[in-house]
Amino acid sequence: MAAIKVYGSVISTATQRVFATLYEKELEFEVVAVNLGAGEHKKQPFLALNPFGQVPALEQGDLKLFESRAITQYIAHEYADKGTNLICAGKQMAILSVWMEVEAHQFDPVTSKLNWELIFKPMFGMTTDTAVVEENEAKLAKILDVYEARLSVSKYLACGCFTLADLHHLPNIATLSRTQCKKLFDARPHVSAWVADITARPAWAKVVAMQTNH
Ligand SMILES: N[C@@H](CCC(=O)N[C@@H](CS)C(=O)NCC(=O)O)C(=O)O
Repeated sequence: MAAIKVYGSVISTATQRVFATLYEKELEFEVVAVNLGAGEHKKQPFLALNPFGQVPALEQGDLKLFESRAITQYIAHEYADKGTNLICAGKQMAILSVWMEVEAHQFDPVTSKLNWELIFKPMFGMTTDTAVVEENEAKLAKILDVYEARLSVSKYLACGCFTLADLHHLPNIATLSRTQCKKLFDARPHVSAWVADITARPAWAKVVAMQTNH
Protein backbone atom coordinates (compact mmCIF):
# COMPACT_ATOMS: atom_id res chain seq x y z
CA MET A 1 0.00 0.00 0.00
CA ALA A 2 1.13 3.53 -0.75
CA ALA A 3 2.51 5.62 2.11
CA ILE A 4 0.10 7.61 4.25
CA LYS A 5 0.70 11.37 4.23
CA VAL A 6 -1.10 13.63 6.70
CA TYR A 7 -1.19 17.31 5.81
CA GLY A 8 -1.81 19.49 8.83
CA SER A 9 -0.42 21.12 11.91
CA VAL A 10 0.53 19.54 15.24
CA ILE A 11 -1.36 22.30 17.10
CA SER A 12 -4.55 21.72 15.08
CA THR A 13 -7.05 19.72 17.13
CA ALA A 14 -8.62 18.21 14.00
CA THR A 15 -5.20 17.05 12.79
CA GLN A 16 -4.46 15.59 16.24
CA ARG A 17 -7.58 13.40 15.87
CA VAL A 18 -6.00 11.78 12.80
CA PHE A 19 -2.56 11.38 14.43
CA ALA A 20 -4.15 9.68 17.47
CA THR A 21 -5.92 7.18 15.20
CA LEU A 22 -2.76 6.38 13.24
CA TYR A 23 -0.81 5.82 16.46
CA GLU A 24 -3.58 3.60 17.89
CA LYS A 25 -3.40 1.54 14.68
CA GLU A 26 0.43 1.43 14.87
CA LEU A 27 0.70 2.70 11.30
CA GLU A 28 3.62 4.58 9.82
CA PHE A 29 2.85 7.94 8.30
CA GLU A 30 4.49 11.06 7.02
CA VAL A 31 3.50 14.49 8.35
CA VAL A 32 3.43 17.27 5.78
CA ALA A 33 3.38 20.51 7.78
CA VAL A 34 0.91 23.11 6.55
CA ASN A 35 1.80 26.59 7.83
CA LEU A 36 -1.54 28.02 8.94
CA GLY A 37 0.08 31.30 10.02
CA ALA A 38 1.28 31.81 6.45
CA GLY A 39 -2.16 30.88 5.11
CA GLU A 40 -0.88 27.84 3.19
CA HIS A 41 -4.22 26.08 3.79
CA LYS A 42 -6.03 28.74 1.74
CA LYS A 43 -3.76 28.37 -1.31
CA GLN A 44 -2.74 25.79 -3.85
CA PRO A 45 -1.44 23.11 -3.67
CA PHE A 46 -3.34 22.51 -0.37
CA LEU A 47 -6.72 23.52 -1.84
CA ALA A 48 -6.44 20.59 -4.25
CA LEU A 49 -6.56 18.31 -1.16
CA ASN A 50 -9.32 20.21 0.66
CA PRO A 51 -11.21 22.85 -1.32
CA PHE A 52 -12.63 24.18 1.98
CA GLY A 53 -9.12 25.21 3.01
CA GLN A 54 -8.94 23.48 6.39
CA VAL A 55 -6.50 20.96 7.86
CA PRO A 56 -6.14 18.00 8.05
CA ALA A 57 -6.04 16.17 4.73
CA LEU A 58 -4.81 12.67 4.04
CA GLU A 59 -3.19 11.41 0.85
CA GLN A 60 -2.44 7.78 0.12
CA GLY A 61 -1.57 7.15 -3.50
CA ASP A 62 -4.57 8.33 -5.49
CA LEU A 63 -6.82 8.53 -2.39
CA LYS A 64 -7.33 12.06 -1.10
CA LEU A 65 -9.49 12.70 1.97
CA PHE A 66 -10.40 15.63 4.20
CA GLU A 67 -12.65 15.99 7.30
CA SER A 68 -10.84 14.49 10.28
CA ARG A 69 -13.65 12.14 11.31
CA ALA A 70 -14.00 10.72 7.80
CA ILE A 71 -10.25 10.11 7.79
CA THR A 72 -10.28 8.35 11.19
CA GLN A 73 -13.14 6.11 10.03
CA TYR A 74 -11.29 5.20 6.83
CA ILE A 75 -8.18 4.26 8.85
CA ALA A 76 -10.17 2.28 11.45
CA HIS A 77 -12.03 0.25 8.80
CA GLU A 78 -9.17 -0.16 6.30
CA TYR A 79 -6.75 -1.32 9.01
CA ALA A 80 -9.29 -3.15 11.19
CA ASP A 81 -6.81 -5.97 11.89
CA LYS A 82 -3.98 -3.68 13.04
CA GLY A 83 -3.35 -2.11 16.46
CA THR A 84 -6.31 -1.14 18.66
CA ASN A 85 -9.72 -2.16 17.37
CA LEU A 86 -11.52 1.18 17.24
CA ILE A 87 -14.82 0.04 15.74
CA CYS A 88 -17.55 -2.52 16.52
CA ALA A 89 -19.92 -4.73 14.55
CA GLY A 90 -23.71 -4.60 14.06
CA LYS A 91 -25.82 -2.83 16.67
CA GLN A 92 -22.71 -1.82 18.64
CA MET A 93 -21.47 0.04 15.56
CA ALA A 94 -24.79 1.89 15.40
CA ILE A 95 -24.33 3.01 19.02
CA LEU A 96 -20.74 3.97 18.26
CA SER A 97 -22.05 6.11 15.37
CA VAL A 98 -24.52 7.83 17.69
CA TRP A 99 -21.68 8.93 19.99
CA MET A 100 -19.47 10.00 17.10
CA GLU A 101 -22.36 12.22 15.98
CA VAL A 102 -22.81 13.53 19.53
CA GLU A 103 -19.14 14.49 19.60
CA ALA A 104 -19.32 16.21 16.20
CA HIS A 105 -22.62 18.06 16.69
CA GLN A 106 -22.93 18.66 20.46
CA PHE A 107 -19.49 18.48 22.07
CA ASP A 108 -17.25 19.87 19.33
CA PRO A 109 -19.06 23.16 18.55
CA VAL A 110 -19.14 24.20 22.21
CA THR A 111 -15.63 23.03 23.15
CA SER A 112 -14.14 24.52 19.97
CA LYS A 113 -15.64 27.92 20.87
CA LEU A 114 -14.24 27.64 24.41
CA ASN A 115 -10.80 26.62 23.12
CA TRP A 116 -10.83 29.54 20.69
CA GLU A 117 -11.73 32.04 23.43
CA LEU A 118 -9.52 30.66 26.21
CA ILE A 119 -6.46 29.27 24.38
CA PHE A 120 -6.15 30.45 20.80
CA LYS A 121 -7.31 34.09 21.10
CA PRO A 122 -4.76 34.84 23.88
CA MET A 123 -2.13 32.94 21.82
CA PHE A 124 -2.77 35.30 18.87
CA GLY A 125 -2.86 38.43 21.07
CA MET A 126 -6.67 38.75 20.91
CA THR A 127 -9.02 39.41 23.84
CA THR A 128 -11.19 36.66 25.31
CA ASP A 129 -14.92 37.39 25.20
CA THR A 130 -16.09 36.44 28.70
CA ALA A 131 -19.78 36.48 27.69
CA VAL A 132 -19.09 33.82 25.03
CA VAL A 133 -17.12 31.80 27.59
CA GLU A 134 -19.95 31.95 30.15
CA GLU A 135 -22.59 30.99 27.59
CA ASN A 136 -20.59 28.02 26.32
CA GLU A 137 -19.53 26.85 29.78
CA ALA A 138 -23.23 26.59 30.65
CA LYS A 139 -23.87 24.62 27.45
CA LEU A 140 -20.89 22.33 28.13
CA ALA A 141 -22.13 21.65 31.68
CA LYS A 142 -25.44 20.37 30.28
CA ILE A 143 -23.70 18.22 27.67
CA LEU A 144 -21.40 16.75 30.31
CA ASP A 145 -24.42 15.84 32.46
CA VAL A 146 -25.53 13.59 29.59
CA TYR A 147 -22.01 12.12 29.37
CA GLU A 148 -21.99 11.51 33.14
CA ALA A 149 -25.22 9.51 32.86
CA ARG A 150 -23.91 7.51 29.88
CA LEU A 151 -20.53 6.80 31.49
CA SER A 152 -22.17 5.66 34.72
CA VAL A 153 -23.60 2.67 32.81
CA SER A 154 -20.88 2.14 30.17
CA LYS A 155 -17.10 2.33 30.73
CA TYR A 156 -16.62 4.07 27.36
CA LEU A 157 -19.13 5.98 25.25
CA ALA A 158 -20.04 3.25 22.74
CA CYS A 159 -19.44 0.09 24.79
CA GLY A 160 -17.02 -1.47 27.27
CA CYS A 161 -14.05 -0.76 24.97
CA PHE A 162 -12.24 2.36 23.84
CA THR A 163 -13.42 3.26 20.32
CA LEU A 164 -13.34 6.10 17.81
CA ALA A 165 -16.26 7.67 19.72
CA ASP A 166 -13.93 8.28 22.67
CA LEU A 167 -10.86 9.06 20.58
CA HIS A 168 -12.62 11.85 18.67
CA HIS A 169 -12.98 13.79 21.96
CA LEU A 170 -9.29 13.69 22.89
CA PRO A 171 -7.95 16.86 21.22
CA ASN A 172 -10.60 19.24 22.55
CA ILE A 173 -10.60 17.64 26.01
CA ALA A 174 -6.82 17.87 26.29
CA THR A 175 -6.77 21.51 25.17
CA LEU A 176 -9.70 22.49 27.39
CA SER A 177 -8.15 20.74 30.40
CA ARG A 178 -5.51 23.49 30.36
CA THR A 179 -8.22 26.09 31.06
CA GLN A 180 -10.75 26.99 33.76
CA CYS A 181 -13.14 24.53 32.05
CA LYS A 182 -11.24 21.61 33.61
CA LYS A 183 -13.50 22.09 36.63
CA LEU A 184 -16.50 20.99 34.54
CA PHE A 185 -14.88 17.61 33.84
CA ASP A 186 -13.54 17.25 37.41
CA ALA A 187 -17.00 17.88 38.94
CA ARG A 188 -18.43 14.73 37.32
CA PRO A 189 -16.84 11.52 38.68
CA HIS A 190 -17.53 9.25 35.70
CA VAL A 191 -16.55 11.92 33.18
CA SER A 192 -13.43 12.66 35.19
CA ALA A 193 -12.40 8.96 35.31
CA TRP A 194 -13.06 8.64 31.56
CA VAL A 195 -10.96 11.74 30.80
CA ALA A 196 -8.10 10.41 32.95
CA ASP A 197 -8.31 7.02 31.21
CA ILE A 198 -8.42 8.18 27.60
CA THR A 199 -5.81 10.94 27.98
CA ALA A 200 -3.40 8.38 29.52
CA ARG A 201 -3.34 6.23 26.37
CA PRO A 202 0.19 5.75 24.94
CA ALA A 203 -1.05 6.73 21.45
CA TRP A 204 -2.31 10.05 22.82
CA ALA A 205 1.02 10.62 24.63
CA LYS A 206 2.71 10.42 21.21
CA VAL A 207 0.39 13.14 19.85
CA VAL A 208 1.19 15.33 22.87
CA ALA A 209 4.93 14.71 22.31
CA MET A 210 4.56 15.96 18.71
CA GLN A 211 3.36 19.31 20.12
CA THR A 212 6.16 19.64 22.68
CA ASN A 213 8.79 18.77 20.06
CA HIS A 214 7.24 21.37 17.74
N1 LIG B 1 -14.58 19.57 10.31
C1 LIG B 1 -13.19 19.76 9.99
C2 LIG B 1 -12.67 20.96 10.75
C3 LIG B 1 -11.25 21.27 10.39
C4 LIG B 1 -10.77 22.53 11.07
O1 LIG B 1 -11.54 23.29 11.68
N2 LIG B 1 -9.47 22.75 10.96
C5 LIG B 1 -8.92 23.95 11.52
C6 LIG B 1 -7.70 23.63 12.36
S1 LIG B 1 -8.15 22.64 13.77
C7 LIG B 1 -8.47 24.86 10.39
O2 LIG B 1 -8.00 24.41 9.36
N3 LIG B 1 -8.64 26.15 10.63
C8 LIG B 1 -8.28 27.16 9.67
C9 LIG B 1 -9.46 27.73 8.96
O3 LIG B 1 -10.60 27.27 9.16
O4 LIG B 1 -9.23 28.63 8.19
C10 LIG B 1 -12.40 18.49 10.35
O5 LIG B 1 -12.78 17.82 11.32
O6 LIG B 1 -11.43 18.15 9.65
